[in-house]
Amino acid sequence: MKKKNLKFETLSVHAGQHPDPLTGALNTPIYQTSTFAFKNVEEGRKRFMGEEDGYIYTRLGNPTTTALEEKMAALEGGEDAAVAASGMGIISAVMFALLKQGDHLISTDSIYGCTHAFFEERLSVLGIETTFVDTADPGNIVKAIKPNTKAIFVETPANPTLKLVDLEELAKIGKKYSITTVVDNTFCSPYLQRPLDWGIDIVIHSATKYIGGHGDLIAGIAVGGKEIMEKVKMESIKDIGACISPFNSWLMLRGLKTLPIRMERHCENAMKIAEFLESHPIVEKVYYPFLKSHPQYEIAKKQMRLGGAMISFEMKGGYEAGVRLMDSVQLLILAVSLGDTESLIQHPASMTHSPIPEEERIKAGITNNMVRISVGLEHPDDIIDDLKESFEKINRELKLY
Ligand code: LCS
Repeated sequence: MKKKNLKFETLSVHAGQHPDPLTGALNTPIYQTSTFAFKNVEEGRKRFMGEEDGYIYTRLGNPTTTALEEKMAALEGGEDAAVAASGMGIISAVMFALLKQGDHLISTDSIYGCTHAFFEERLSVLGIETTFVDTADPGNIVKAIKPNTKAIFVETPANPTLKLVDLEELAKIGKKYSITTVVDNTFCSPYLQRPLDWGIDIVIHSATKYIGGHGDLIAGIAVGGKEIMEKVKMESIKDIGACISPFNSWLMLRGLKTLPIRMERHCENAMKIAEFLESHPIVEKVYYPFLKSHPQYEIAKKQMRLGGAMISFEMKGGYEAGVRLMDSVQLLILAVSLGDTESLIQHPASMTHSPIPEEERIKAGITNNMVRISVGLEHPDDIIDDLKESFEKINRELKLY
């Protein structure tokens, strides 16, 4: 891309895309190949030694994936990106690049269940200790710092509590104590929030969600400085083997072109649904960053373009009412994952966050009553009608309001 200072929407379409030099094909081809032929032994040797640019083997890099890396780096405003086979794949790859035996990690307590399990059960085996704290209060992060703390990992908004972390404050702490800051930006996508602009070191995505955007792939992406991304790719991903398929990279290149317009509609729908939920007598509490009732509404307005499309809430009648809701909706689909075109509903305590021990989970605010919705791209009135009819049915059965 020769032109400078292009707007986000323009970068979504153009960044990383170079007409194919051989055929002029406008869209990046799917280089569906495992390996790349060398002209001679000398060329192969130079590529392995890093003395010459060029591809070797798809686990170490692939042209379709390079295009995606370029596009994501442009969208997050970072130097380089790394792509892995899943969100968990990129989280592992980044952590292996940052941490070694004897190091300490600080993490948000309300995080995706498998990320929690990776830190608590996998990193601990390697002699890497994690302290989980409520990162909504930056004071808790500072209190948890030890001489061997090497990284701070946060989700903002957090899955599924929608708690936020002030990115400006977090970056200041990282810089003051020389600790690498890592932000899981899955719930926002770079269209809503760009952590690197606030001084954060590394951004992570489960690209399975809004980056892919259509619920048809599993992938993970990190964006950050050139040196650390090179380590993530050429050490972690190379040796762990969590490499992406070129076809999935291509699907993400395709999905990203419509990211801004998808996010606008996702968020517009979610705002209407959050307001509906807040006004309904059966609903006790709604968690959505752009509702004034969100305790960190000011931080949301400061660092997020829109409120996102993830909503959590608790109903009168507790767990029993929540189960009845999830079993009675007709349009909303009872499924985990998020960021799909379809609206999804699920129960974090028994599903996405079941890997977190119960006491710890409840302390982190992930109650047994919490229901989570990923708002899709349907007409919001249809989703509201589906919820309204289910609430009325539950009220006829349980007399809650
Ligand atoms: N980070 C966040 C914030 C996530 O929500 C997830 C998956 C991951 C990382 C891991 O990404 P994956 O390996 O699945 O691509 N979250 C899920 C969820 O809330 N429901 O199902 C998966």
